[in-house]
Amino acid sequence: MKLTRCLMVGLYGIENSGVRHLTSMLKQRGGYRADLMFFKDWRHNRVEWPEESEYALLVDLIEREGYHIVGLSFGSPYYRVAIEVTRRIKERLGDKVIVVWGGLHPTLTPDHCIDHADMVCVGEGEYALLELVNRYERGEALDTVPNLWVRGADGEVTRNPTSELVTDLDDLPFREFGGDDKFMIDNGVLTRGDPLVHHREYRIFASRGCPYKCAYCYNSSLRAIFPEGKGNYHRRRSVDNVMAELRLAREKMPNMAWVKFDDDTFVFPKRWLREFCEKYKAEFGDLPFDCMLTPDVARLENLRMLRDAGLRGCQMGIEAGSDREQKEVYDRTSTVAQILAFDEMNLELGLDCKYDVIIDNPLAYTSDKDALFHLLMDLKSPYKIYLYSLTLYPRSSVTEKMIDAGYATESDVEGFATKSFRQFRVSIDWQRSNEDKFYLALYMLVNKRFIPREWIRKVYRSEFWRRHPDLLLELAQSANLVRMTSIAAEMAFRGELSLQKVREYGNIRKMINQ
Ligand code: B12
Repeated sequence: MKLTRCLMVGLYGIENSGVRHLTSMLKQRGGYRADLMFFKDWRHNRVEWPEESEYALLVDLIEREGYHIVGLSFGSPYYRVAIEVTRRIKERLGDKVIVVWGGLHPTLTPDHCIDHADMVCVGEGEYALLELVNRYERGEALDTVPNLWVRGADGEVTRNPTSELVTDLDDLPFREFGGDDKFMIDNGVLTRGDPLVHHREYRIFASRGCPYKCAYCYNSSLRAIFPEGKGNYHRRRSVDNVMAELRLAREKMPNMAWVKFDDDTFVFPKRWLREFCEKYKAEFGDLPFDCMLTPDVARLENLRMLRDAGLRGCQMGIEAGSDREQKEVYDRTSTVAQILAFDEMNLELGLDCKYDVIIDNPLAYTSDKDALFHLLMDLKSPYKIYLYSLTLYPRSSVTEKMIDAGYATESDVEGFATKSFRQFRVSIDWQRSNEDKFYLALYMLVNKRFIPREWIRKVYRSEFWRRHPDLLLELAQSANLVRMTSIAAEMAFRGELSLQKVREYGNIRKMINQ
């Protein structure tokens, strides 16, 4: 066994795949001891700052186990928590430990992050981190590793160039699950063991990147960091590689009941799709799967093939109800007509469809909010609706638009701001204008098929309800609670409702709408 010991720490998320990829690479390709720590768990709209005792548990473990390199992995909302964690590690252990930051936020804002970490990884970390640990093991200089920004003892920063994106995704070792080299700190307690191993849902990527650059999404920002010429941004694994991972996962995850493909959009060449459907059906036909789609790639022929192979549900971005808002605010290429066309297809397909919709957009006109109401009323096939509150992430083009339009300042951007702690998927306890409350209540009511549509139209036309949106919102929330209870019952009946999901989403006031 090599001498260098590493600990990868994921902040607020036991489903953090990034850190699992890194420890697999260090262990399987490097032969290093590489442990995993999940520091705090994510609760929807109820994210709490760590307790002092929890910071101490982490630093105690690092000191006790003698890790040489500690990696922190986080998204933008957790930037300030990362600063607090790193400060406490360095205060107690100084240069005995190298702290490397990575993940989406450090990739988007290395200039902010290098003030607090010894090193910052820009982009994919598998090869960069392995190179860093190999050099450390050999006692070589560490300041010229590609993808890494390195702050020298004199405070000088070396900004190494970002290397190509991982071109051959099949070359990456599979993420590891289980084993006693995994820890979690939450609720003031340190536990040993993999918190995810009993999960019923298996999340997997069959590709990395996305062909689109929607203004609110990280892809629009990463594409700017990885322009063409730095390897293709949108890359795919081979079908056999995906099947091999699912085979291994089934061995490691005894409760695995369904699969969720996290690819930002499940778009593949026809030949790949045909091979995938044949092999998935043959070996994993008993494991239903979900994927993400965009209206403009929805082809009935492909969807029929996927459904026959086991596709049960899809998550599709609508985001806005007018082509104006789609295009001008969100730089999206899909249209209302394409959404209605998919809805027609789904009358035959019967997929458990969840539409993503963004509200709380200061650049939306009343006519856009109106258009969304009418679109949702016009949809014929049953659907769920995932409502998101527009959140400004660093370097995304919607953030620049909001700042240029004077609706936001740098301090409103996640990282400095922590809106995500309290509002990600919409909950009715968030402050909104009366107009936004009125439309929110309507959006929550439209897909509840036990509510007469004629009554919803009357509400829409009534001045009384426009003037009393809080009352309407409470009514809509009650209808939503009925719906959520039936969804939870269905999941429990199918053996898919895990304690983790109840912990993450089970709060009445913070209840998500579906
Ligand atoms: C799975 C997922 C979740 C899961 C689990 C997330 C988690 N981290 O635990 C759940 C459902 C819990 C979740 C929740 C949230 N999510 Co989410 N989630 C995703 C999703 C779909 C996949 C993430 C992933 O697995 N990527 C694949 C891995 C391989 O990539 P990676 O994590 O970037 O890691 C690579 C590099 O970044 C780097 N790296 C990463 N960490 C480190 C560390 C070191 C030391 C080094 C050297 C390198 C390194 O190397 C890794 C391998 O190449 C992404 C969208 C996407 N497609 O990426 C959104 C996404 C990450 N989520 C997002 C958001 C906003 C959230 C929430 C904040 C929502 C909320 N308001 O509550 C929460 C926060 C939870 C959290 N802890 O981060 C945003 C983040 C935007 C931003 N700028 O931060 C994304 C990008 C969605 C989007 N389209 O905007 N999410």
